[in-house]
Amino acid sequence: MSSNSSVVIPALNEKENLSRLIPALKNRDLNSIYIIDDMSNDGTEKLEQQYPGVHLLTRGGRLGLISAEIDGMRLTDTDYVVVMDADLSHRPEDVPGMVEQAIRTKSDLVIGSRYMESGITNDEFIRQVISKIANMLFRISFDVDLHDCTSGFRVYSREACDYLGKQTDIENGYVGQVDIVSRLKHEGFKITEYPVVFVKRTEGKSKLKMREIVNFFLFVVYNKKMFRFLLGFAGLVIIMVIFSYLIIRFV
Ligand SMILES: Nc1nc2c(ncn2[C@@H]2O[C@H](COP(=O)(O)OP(=O)(O)OP(=O)(O)O)[C@@H](O)[C@H]2O)c(=O)[nH]1
Ligand SMILES: [Mg+2]
Repeated sequence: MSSNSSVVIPALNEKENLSRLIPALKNRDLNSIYIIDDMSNDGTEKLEQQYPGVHLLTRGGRLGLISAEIDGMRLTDTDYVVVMDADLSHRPEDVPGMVEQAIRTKSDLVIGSRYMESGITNDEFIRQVISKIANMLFRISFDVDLHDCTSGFRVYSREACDYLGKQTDIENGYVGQVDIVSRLKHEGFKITEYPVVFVKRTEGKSKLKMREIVNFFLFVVYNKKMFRFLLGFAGLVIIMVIFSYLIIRFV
């Protein structure tokens, strides 16, 4: 199925990875490639001359992953926009299937999913545990029937991009991925998942900070439903403690 799609890649000091990713994205039926660079100091800007047809947006400093993705969407005019990391964790060979699914199922968001059936990840065990707990909490808290809402490998419809482009208060780190899902769900956009193979980063440094993981948990916990759930759980624990005390004391 021929598509009208482009790809947005947020990148911070990923020149080596991008030099492998860009050629691998050729022949994937993409109209254009946009790299959103936050003033990398590894010569990322040279890629624009090296690969004609690649558009590079250099921003004034480290402005964050989600804002880079959304600034990228604002530059595109295609029916579908693929968003993927620069670090080769997201495989170019999964792109055509994700776009095809977006077209066939009229999805506004197709999430490249590590945790649905046939999805695969070779990420470190501890990161898989954190990521799965994060997804579980989000599922409970926001009542979504999706397996991998923290994945950054996605295809958005034009309508979803235009909607997100108008939002000015989307969370900007790791948590932004689920913030986007909850907003699109709330607005009635159709969201589906597509099984992907996630490949652990081998080159370059991680930009994920502990602070971002903490922000994620705060975001989920501050959600009203989860807050009530935790309050109820805390109440139950207090009642059990009081009962246990009374039993030990008087029985
Ligand atoms: N432009 C821009 N890109 C960013 C920023 N933070 C992260 N990125 C890019 O966003 C993508 C995802 O970041 P990663 O550091 O790979 O985060 P991660 O996948 O959770 O962690 P690792 O794979 O372990 O490194 C990569 O392509 C980064 O270069 C940012 O502030 N600005
Ligand atoms: Mg990564």
